[in-house]
Formats: sequence, structure tokens, C-alpha cells
Amino acid sequence: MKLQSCSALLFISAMLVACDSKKDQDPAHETAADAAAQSVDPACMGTQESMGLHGDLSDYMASAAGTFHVKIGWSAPLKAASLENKATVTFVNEHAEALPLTLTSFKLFMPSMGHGSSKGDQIVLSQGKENLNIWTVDKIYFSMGGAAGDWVVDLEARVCCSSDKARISIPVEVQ
Ligand SMILES: [Cu+2]
Repeated sequence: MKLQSCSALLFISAMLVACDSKKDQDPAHETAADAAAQSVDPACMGTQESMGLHGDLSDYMASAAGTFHVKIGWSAPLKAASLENKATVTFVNEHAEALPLTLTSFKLFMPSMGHGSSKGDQIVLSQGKENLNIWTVDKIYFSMGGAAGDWVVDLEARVCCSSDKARISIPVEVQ
């Protein structure tokens, strides 16, 4: 247990060092405030201009720090006590252009009752091979049913060296 924690710490330290040295080389990231305020670093992300996703953000929700916009498409019908539920997660930037970032966490939560999924550890996150901004989420397990809006998703995505999150309400009933 101790060894694992140390390895994890070393790994995180190494990542921080990597990020810091990158900032040192990049005059655009001179201060912590700048780093926090950064939206998308084109050097890290790039955009897929060819995808024709321009302008319409109406289906999307902004992340907490404004780093990305996200929408979730759900399989239908959603069923409680089943691992067959699926979703697709699509990330775009503020111009509604594809944003190929890394989905690191997708967790169900039921705010009114204060619990998540009892099988959240089984979830499978897969990045699209052609559309790198679209992720497939499999084995989504709702511990119980609920009306539209009873369940939410807390997701996190990594953008270059920082991470951002969003809470998205599930707009359909879980049967
Ligand atoms: Cu509940």
C-alpha cells in the first residue's frame, strides 16, 4: 500500500514537473493566473476544422472552468439495474469545433439521495478512433430508477496539463 502511494506521488510529481517546464518555455503561460485562465492551448489540442461543427452550442454545456463544452447522448431506454446502458460524450470548444481531449472520469450521482452508482467501477470509457473528441461510455449502471433530472453525470476531462469538469443532468427517465 505504501509503495503504491509513493509510486502514485512520484508519478504526479513527474507530471507536475513536466507541466512546469513546459510553462517555462511558453511565455503565454508565465503566471499561475494565466494558466488558470487559459481556455484551450492550440499547441496541445488542435482542432478538427474538417468536421463541420461550427457555431451551434445549444445542445452543449460549458465546463466549470470554461475549458470545453460537452454534450451526452444516451441509449434508450435507460434501465435501472442493468449494465447495458450506453452514452456518447462529445467535446467541442467555444466555437463548437471538435476538441479531442481525454475523458478521465464519468460518474453517476443522484443528488436528492446523495448516492452514486453501486457498480461505477465497471464503467468503460473509449475514445473514438476517427473522431477523437467523441467518447463512448459502456456499462453505465443505475442503482435505481428515477424521473428525468433525478440522475446527473459528473465528468472530468484532461486538457493538456490541467483538468476540468462538468455536471450534466440526465434529461430522460431511468426505468
Ligand atoms: Cu437514489
